[in-house]
Amino acid sequence: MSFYITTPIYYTNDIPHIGHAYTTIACDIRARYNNIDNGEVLFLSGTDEHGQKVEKAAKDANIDPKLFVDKLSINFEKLIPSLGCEINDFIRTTETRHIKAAQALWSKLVENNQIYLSNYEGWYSVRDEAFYQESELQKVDGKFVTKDGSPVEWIKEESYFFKLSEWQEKLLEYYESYNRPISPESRRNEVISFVKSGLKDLSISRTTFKWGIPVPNNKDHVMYVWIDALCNYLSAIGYPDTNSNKFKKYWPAFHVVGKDILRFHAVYWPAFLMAADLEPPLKIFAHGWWTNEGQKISKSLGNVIDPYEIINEYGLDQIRYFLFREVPFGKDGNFSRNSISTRVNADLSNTYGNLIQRIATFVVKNCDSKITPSNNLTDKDRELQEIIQNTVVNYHREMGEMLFDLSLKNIMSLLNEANAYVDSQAPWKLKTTDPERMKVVLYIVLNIIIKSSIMLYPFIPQSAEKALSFFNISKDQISFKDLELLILSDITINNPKPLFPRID
Ligand code: ME8
Repeated sequence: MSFYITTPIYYTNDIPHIGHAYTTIACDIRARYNNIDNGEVLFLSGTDEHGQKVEKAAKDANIDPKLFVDKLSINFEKLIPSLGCEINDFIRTTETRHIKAAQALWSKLVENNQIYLSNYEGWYSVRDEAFYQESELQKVDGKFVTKDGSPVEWIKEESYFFKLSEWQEKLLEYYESYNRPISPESRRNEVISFVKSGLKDLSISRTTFKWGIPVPNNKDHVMYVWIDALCNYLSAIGYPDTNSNKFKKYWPAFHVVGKDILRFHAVYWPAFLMAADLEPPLKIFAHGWWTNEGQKISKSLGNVIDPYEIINEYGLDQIRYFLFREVPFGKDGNFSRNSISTRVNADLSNTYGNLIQRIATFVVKNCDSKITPSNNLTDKDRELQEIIQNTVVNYHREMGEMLFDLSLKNIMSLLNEANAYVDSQAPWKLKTTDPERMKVVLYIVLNIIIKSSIMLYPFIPQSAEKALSFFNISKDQISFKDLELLILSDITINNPKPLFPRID
């Protein structure tokens, strides 16, 4: 089945940090999972290049905004392969295909009588690119700021408004619809209570600066950066051509976002879409935020985490594994160097890497690099097989629900079972006492190793690919069909190389 997954598009006002890396890797994990046995995945990322915040950053750098965003967008595009992520398209909001789509969406909303001209007066945060009610603000040192400490300014200007207030009931129906589109549950409840508390019409254009997409038929206005930005998900599949194969195949999309931008995606976006006669998103999943050694990450505290730096220090798959094993996806987490080494050493080096190393080396040395299937199983073997099958069934459910930490935890318990089984069966003793039984034991352990590597592939693609290559399984042979029952063919083994050196 076709599957369309998107990251948020990143503001080109600064360089990429761990937050950007986190969302992108999460989408990559899900895209790779959906891609196994099915090539119809569209994975989109990109950059959000308009608005006051970006304009201000360009001004501060004394560079023309277009030159400025050209330069900064490259940093985000280049980061993606360095994270081990394979996207299918990268969209920039300054591209013609996007500008056309955003203006077409606007015109459709006008045609459907969803937009009117009036005046906006109220609080605006340039840092968040968001309008705030006074009740959402607090006073610090005599000045209003948002709950997260973003400064706000009072703005008063002519503005187009979107009739958001008319969409309350339809939105509430959408949240209850067949697939319960907002996750996790706690965030879904926040969205529902926000919408139930009543929606005001939304200001969707600005007149006091120029760095934005012109509103059709009124050159004094540029679009509010969020209507512009959200539209990227449609531009990439060729909106307004909703009859194209691509559009029909991929819409609606699965959006992964940070908790701070859930309201834009779960309230404004489905309302815009429904108002333009389009289907609302398939799913919107909001993840939590990382702190650094217990502290909020911020430029002013000087504790921003550079993704390149930590990947260089610990290794790419080590970081990918840590980020998604350490913290349930959807919850906040703390980034600590101690926890990285503890986690990586325990799980990847000791449990997974060592098992592969000792079993594969043993088979190469003692079995002529080859193990042939056997059905001569003991009760203990059958018990272990049942554990494998349960892990596989749970894995598919967990991956579907983005319960990444749980799937990793369960794969590691399966590998721990395999380690304990090797210790109790002692194939090195069976070598002389019962060579036939030794082969059965090795065969079962190899099955666990291969299946775990397939299940780990979306998380640690480079290492899992390397591990599977020891068993002569190439990347394009990776298939979930091999997770069913025992792999009933000969397993030929190449001399393994260590996958995860211990971190000191
Ligand atoms: O919000 N931990 O872009 P952005 C985890 N352009 N995630 C974090 C984080 C942290 N400490 N800090 C930031 C925008 N993020 C808009 C999106 S989409 C149509 C427009 C995440 O560059 C944050 O939650 O400010 C968000 O999902 C992402 O980084 C991009 O933030």
